[in-house]
Amino acid sequence: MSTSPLSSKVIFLTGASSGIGAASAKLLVANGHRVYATARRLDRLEALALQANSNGPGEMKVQALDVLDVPAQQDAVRNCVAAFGGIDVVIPNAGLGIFSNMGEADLDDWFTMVDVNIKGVLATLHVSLPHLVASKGLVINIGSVASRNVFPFSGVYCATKHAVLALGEAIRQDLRTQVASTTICPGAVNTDFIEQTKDTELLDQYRPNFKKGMHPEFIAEQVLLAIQNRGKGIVSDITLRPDFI
Ligand code: NJP
Repeated sequence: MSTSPLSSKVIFLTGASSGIGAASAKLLVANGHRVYATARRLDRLEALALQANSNGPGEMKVQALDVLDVPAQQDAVRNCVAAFGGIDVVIPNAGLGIFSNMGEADLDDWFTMVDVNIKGVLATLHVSLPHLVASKGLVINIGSVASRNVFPFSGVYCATKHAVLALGEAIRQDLRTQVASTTICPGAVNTDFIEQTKDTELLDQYRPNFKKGMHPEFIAEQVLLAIQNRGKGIVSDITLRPDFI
C-alpha cells in the first residue's frame, strides 16, 4: 500500500519520453502526483523531470527502461516502490505503429509491434499487478480506435491494439474488486508516432492527418480524469477522436 496522502497517487508510466506519455507525466506532476517515468531515452526523461520537478507540486523520478527487458521492468517497479512506497496507478503506454501493406511488410516490423505493444504491456502488468492489488489501484491502458476497427495498411498494429483492449477487459473481469481498469482509445494524436513508418509514400499520406490530430495534452487530461474518478466510478473504456472543425 502506498504511503501517499489520499490525493497524491504513485504512478508507474512507460513510454514517458515523448508524446502522450510525456504530456501525461507533466500533467500528473502538476496535479500533485508522484510519477515513476520510464522509456529508453534517458536524456529526454531527465529533461522532462527537471522541468516538471521545478514546477511541482508532485514529483517525477526517471529510469531508462526497454519494456522488452523483463528483469529491467522488475527492477524499475522495485525502485518505484522503494522511492514512493507503493504503486497506485500503472500506465503501460509504450507502443508503436509501423504502417505498411500486409503484402509488403517486414516480418521484423510485425514482431516489433507485437513485442512492444503486447508483450511489453504484459510484462509491465505482470510485474506491477501485485502492487496494484495491494493498493486497490488502477491500470490505464492506451488502446486506440484501432482497438475496435481495422484500418488499411495498419493491420498488425490494429491486432496489437485489439489485444490491449482485451487485456483491460480481462483485468476488469478477473480483478473486479481489486484493480480498476480504464482503456483510453484515441484516434490520431499529434506525436512522433507516425514517424516509425518506413514506407515513405504512406508516411507522406498519413503525416498530415496526425499533424492535425489531437494534442497529446488532451489524452493526458483523460488520464488525469481516470485517476480523479476513483471513488466515484470507473470509465472502463473511452474513445477520443480529433475535432477537425
Ligand atoms: O507516440 P511516441 P505516442 N521500450 O512515439 C516508447 C498509442 N496511440 O505518444 O523508448 C520502452 O511519441 C518511446 O520511448 P523511447 C500508441 O500506440 C497513439 O503517440 O524513449 N519504451 C516513447 O516514449 C502508444 O501505445 C496514437 O523511444 C518504448 C513512446 O513509446 C501510445 O499511444 C493513436 C519502447 C512512444 O511515443 C503512445 O504513443 C492511438 C520500448 N521498447 C494510439 N518502444 C497517435 N499518436 O496517433 C517505444 O490510437 N517506446
